[in-house]
Amino acid sequence: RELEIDLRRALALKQFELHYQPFLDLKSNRVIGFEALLRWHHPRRGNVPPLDFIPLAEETGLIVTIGEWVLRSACEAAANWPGDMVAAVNVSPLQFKSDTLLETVSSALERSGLPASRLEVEITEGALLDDTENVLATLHALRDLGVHISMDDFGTGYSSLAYLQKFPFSKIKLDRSFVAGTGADCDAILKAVAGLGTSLGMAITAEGVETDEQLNRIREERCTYVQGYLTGRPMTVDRIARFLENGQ
Ligand code: G
Ligand code: G
Ligand code: MN
Ligand code: NA
Repeated sequence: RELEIDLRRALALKQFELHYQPFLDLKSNRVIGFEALLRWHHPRRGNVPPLDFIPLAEETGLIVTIGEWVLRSACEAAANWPGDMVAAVNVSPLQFKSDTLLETVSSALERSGLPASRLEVEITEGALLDDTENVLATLHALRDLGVHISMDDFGTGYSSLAYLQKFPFSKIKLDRSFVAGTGADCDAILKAVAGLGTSLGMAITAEGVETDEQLNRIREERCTYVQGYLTGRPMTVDRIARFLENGQ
C-alpha cells in the first residue's frame, strides 16, 4: 500500500509536526495546558488528516515509533512553557500496550527536564479493553511517575463506568459530539457526565466548544475545563508564547 510506504518514511523525512491546542480552566479562565495534535505534511499528498493515517499507523505498528517521537517532542516543547503549563499527549491503544511505553515516557521526561506532573497522557477506551491486569499495572506505573492520565473521547465508545471505577483518571474528556450536538439527548449526556465528574472527583473537559452558547452551557453544568476553537485553535509551537501573552 502506497500510503503505508510513505508513512514508514515520514519520520525520517521530518514530515511530522505537532500543533498545540490550548485548554482553559473554567474558573480562572486561564490556559493551563496544550494538547499536542499530530500533523503530517506530505510533499505530494498535502496535509494528510490524522483520521486517514493514525488507524494505518496503528494497524502496522508504526504508531509506536511515531508515538515516541510525539512524546519526546511534546515534552521538549513543554519544558519551555511558562509556569506549570501542561502538555497533553494522545497515546494510541497499541502504543499504550507496548512494553516500551513506560521507558519512553520516563526517558522523554528525563531528556527534556519536564516534571512528570506537567505531562498528561490521553487514552481512549480502546486502550483499556482486555488484559485488564496489564492495563491497570501500566496506568498505576504512569501515575507513580507523577504523570496525569485522561480518558479521551468519553461517550463515543463503551463508556463503561467500570473503567472509571477501576482506575481514577485525573480527567474525563467529553467528546465534542455531545458538546456541539443540539437536542435533549446531548444535553442529558452532558449533564450526566458533568455529574459523574463531581461525584467521582474527576475533572471534566468539554471538548469542541465553538460558540458562546456552548460555553455557557458547560459553565452551567460546572465542567472543569474547556477546549475548542472558541478558546483557541491548534497552533504551531512558535505561536504559543505570543498566544499566552495576548490571547488570554
Ligand atoms: O487533530 P485532529 O482533530 O484532526 O485529530 C484527529 C484524531 O487524531 C483525534 O482523535 C486525535 O486524538 C488523534 N490524534 C492526534 N494526534 C495524535 C497523536 O499524536 N497520537 C495519536 N495516537 N492520536 C492522535
Ligand atoms: O480525539 P481527540 O479529542 O484527541 O481529538 C481532538 C481533535 O478535535 C483535534 O483533531 C482537534 O483539531 C479537534 N478539535 C478541537 N477543537 C475543536 C472544535 O472546537 N471543533 C471541531 N470541529 N474540532 C475541534
Ligand atoms: Mn485527545
Ligand atoms: Na477527545
